[in-house]
Amino acid sequence: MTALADGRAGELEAHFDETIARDRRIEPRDWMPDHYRATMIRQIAQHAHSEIIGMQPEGNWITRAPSLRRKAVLIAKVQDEAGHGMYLYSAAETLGADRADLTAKLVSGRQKYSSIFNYPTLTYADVGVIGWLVDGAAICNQVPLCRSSYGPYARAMVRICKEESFHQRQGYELLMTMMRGSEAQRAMVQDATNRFWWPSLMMFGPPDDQSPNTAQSMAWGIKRHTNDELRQRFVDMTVPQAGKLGVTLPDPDLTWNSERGHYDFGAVDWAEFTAVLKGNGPCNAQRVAQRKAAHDDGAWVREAAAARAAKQAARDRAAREQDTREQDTA
Ligand code: FAQ
Repeated sequence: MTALADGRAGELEAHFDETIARDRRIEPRDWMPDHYRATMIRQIAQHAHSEIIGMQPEGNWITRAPSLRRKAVLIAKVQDEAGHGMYLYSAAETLGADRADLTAKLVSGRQKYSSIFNYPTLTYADVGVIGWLVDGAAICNQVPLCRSSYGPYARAMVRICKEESFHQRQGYELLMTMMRGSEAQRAMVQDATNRFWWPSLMMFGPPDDQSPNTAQSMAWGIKRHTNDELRQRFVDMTVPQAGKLGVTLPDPDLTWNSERGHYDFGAVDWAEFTAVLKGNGPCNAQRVAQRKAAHDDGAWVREAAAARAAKQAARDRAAREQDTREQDTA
């Protein structure tokens, strides 16, 4: 903006403000304030990293899935998460971010990924509970992001949400099957629910009065609801599902409040959330180490792809030069 004459800069800013006020999309070539760009890169990168790191807890169970059908379903789900990561890294690239740089920031702890993926998956019921609660929370959070003000992010979110809905139903179906099974299977589902309930509520981020980014992100139409609003929506949606499933949510304070028209729920342990964000959750070190190892192991693939692209470009250049020579001599 500094390179532009003041009048032109003001015009661009006014156009940006008007686009937001009219609830239209900001597109990659549009002028945008530096802080808007940085906020979008931060949120999209964190989201992309979450999808990619999120492959690990469930990927852990692919070799031990209880049947061929469950194995095929789980492979497809984990592969979908990789696809989501790819769309999101592409959306971040439209803002000028460099994918290699984003990965470097992830593995060095300079960029975050969702707290939820720092918890271990101890039994196969965890696969079902991740689908039900984690994908359920992701949908609650992400459906409004389909109307986010940044075009490429909003459009990526449409497909992602469709796939997440499918994932959520797959998890619920798995849990329904286990609940119809043996006493031991029902106990596994209850245990997984106990372990994932509170971390799922943390996925929505800190309470509104401790969320440094919400006010500005709402003003810019990046976020459409606050963290607490979406957390409440998730609780209201999930309690009846738990009832149908036959599990108890591990919160003695969970009660219907007819005045508010919502469920009241107990206090989230924000000290645990902060500890996980600081890298001290049960699996932080393992998740990042595994991501770094996969990235390092894949170096030869990236080098081979770059070498092939360079050869192809040289061949295309030579063919164009040959065409020009032939036209010149014709
Ligand atoms: N974990 O001021 P706010 C999935 C950070 S995808 C870690 O409230 P904001 C699919 C936040 O970045 C799950 N960090 O921030 C799947 C900020 O960091 P800063 C991921 C968190 O951005 C399913 C600081 O705390 N989804 O599950 C978390 O306005 C199954 C202050 O917070 C998305 O990323 C957290 N839970 O609101 C995959 C959705 N919460 O600035 C595999 C898009 C907050 O200090 C298997 N993102 N932080 O560096 C969003 O909607 C928002 O970024 C929020 C946070 C709501 C997450």
